[in-house]
Amino acid sequence: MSRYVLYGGPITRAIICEMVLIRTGLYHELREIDLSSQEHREPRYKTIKPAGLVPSLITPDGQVLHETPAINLYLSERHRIEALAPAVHDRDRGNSPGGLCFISGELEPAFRRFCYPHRYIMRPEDEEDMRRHSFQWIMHLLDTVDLRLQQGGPFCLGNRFSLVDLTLAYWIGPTAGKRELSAAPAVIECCERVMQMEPFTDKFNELLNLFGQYEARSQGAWFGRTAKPVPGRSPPENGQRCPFRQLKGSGPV
Ligand SMILES: N[C@@H](CCC(=O)N[C@@H](CS)C(=O)NCC(=O)O)C(=O)O
Repeated sequence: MSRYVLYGGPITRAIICEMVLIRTGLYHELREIDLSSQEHREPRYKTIKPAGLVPSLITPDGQVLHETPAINLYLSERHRIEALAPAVHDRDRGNSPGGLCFISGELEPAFRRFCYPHRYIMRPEDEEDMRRHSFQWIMHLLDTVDLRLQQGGPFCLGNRFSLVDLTLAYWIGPTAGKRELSAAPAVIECCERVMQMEPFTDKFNELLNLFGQYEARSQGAWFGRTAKPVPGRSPPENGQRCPFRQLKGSGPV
């Protein structure tokens, strides 16, 4: 095999790896795994990735790589795309993996609980609460990112765009227009900048379209159902700081 093969699905985080592959300019093949028909849980895919999650990347020499940020760092470093990941000797190198770890270690688990609340509860009646608390926690985390961006943006590494922003834009970009997100204006600005950057714009438009279809099908289940204000608090007005900052570590994590 003389090319990269990426296993992914259209609205999954595999799209970040695809964007990185596009940015490297390397020839690659995309093999779509249909999550809606549970193809990721079939033995055929599990022989490639036993965890049954996407993405996974097969390198030209046949190695199977897992975990989105690791795949993206590998591709950027292996092919020396310093516009995505600062090189080892670069002073920005320190915060680059740090930002990726924050997204995958903090933000993503909150999104996971938000998207799949039933996996984390003992009683079905707790599902809505789990979603609502996870949403609050997402906003709390975004607030810390927002403060950092306001102090030293417009990107997560200052003036320099990187994989960290690309990853953040995947998670937040499709919902950037939602009223709830107006509490994190610097995050939105960062994501919108990234979504307009070449060569990523086409993929982000694809993602926005799919996301719009998904939202229409689920009647706004994404943010709509959770947009209810927390009792005793008002939803943020445009430009206001995030009210969930008061949570101070008392989240569902
Ligand atoms: N930590 C993994 C997580 C992979 C992951 O959760 N992928 C989602 C799609 S975005 C998935 O396969 N979900 C299927 C499921 O949870 O059943 C990574 O970053 O690659």
